[in-house]
Amino acid sequence: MTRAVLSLGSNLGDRLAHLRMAVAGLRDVLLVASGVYETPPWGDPDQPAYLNAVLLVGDGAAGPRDWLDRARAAETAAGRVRDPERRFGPRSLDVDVVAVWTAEGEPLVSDDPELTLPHPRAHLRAFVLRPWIDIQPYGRLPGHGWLTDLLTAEPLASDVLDLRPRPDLRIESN
Ligand code: PH2
Ligand code: MG
Ligand code: MG
Repeated sequence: MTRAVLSLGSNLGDRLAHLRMAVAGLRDVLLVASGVYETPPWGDPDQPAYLNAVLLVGDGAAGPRDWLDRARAAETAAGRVRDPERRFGPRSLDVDVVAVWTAEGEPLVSDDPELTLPHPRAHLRAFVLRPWIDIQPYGRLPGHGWLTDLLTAEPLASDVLDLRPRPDLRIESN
């Protein structure tokens, strides 16, 4: 049994439909979904605004690699095409494995370049931590501490002001 926090992002095509597609593809393992946020592009400013959200998922049998496979399957289903020249460029759907915990709640650590855990840039990204705090107000990012501390200190305290909650957009069907 593991639990994982997955980050969803889309800034191409029907962004909400892409996030919903990811939720539909993960329905069997979905524990809770955050709200949707409209966020300015991070890392590579020359691209459209994103819609971002975060999911908490859990499964009796899944290991970290299974979460990566599920994330990639969701991206492929949403028509994701990878541009090797633009690492932080636009995408129809990005599903990132942010962190994984054992059944006992122990965070898993990995320096596998394909699946580094926790995600090596999560602590720099308000668009990951702000939606996450919706669903786990007392959550901690392994290796970095409380979400509340990260989001109230610089640089994220400034970035979080640029995120726009979109309560009019829902990714869960119920
Ligand atoms: N994803 C990126 C690069 N930049 N910016 C925002 N706001 N949201 C994202 O999901 C995002 C990004 C690469 O994964
Ligand atoms: Mg990403
Ligand atoms: Mg990714």
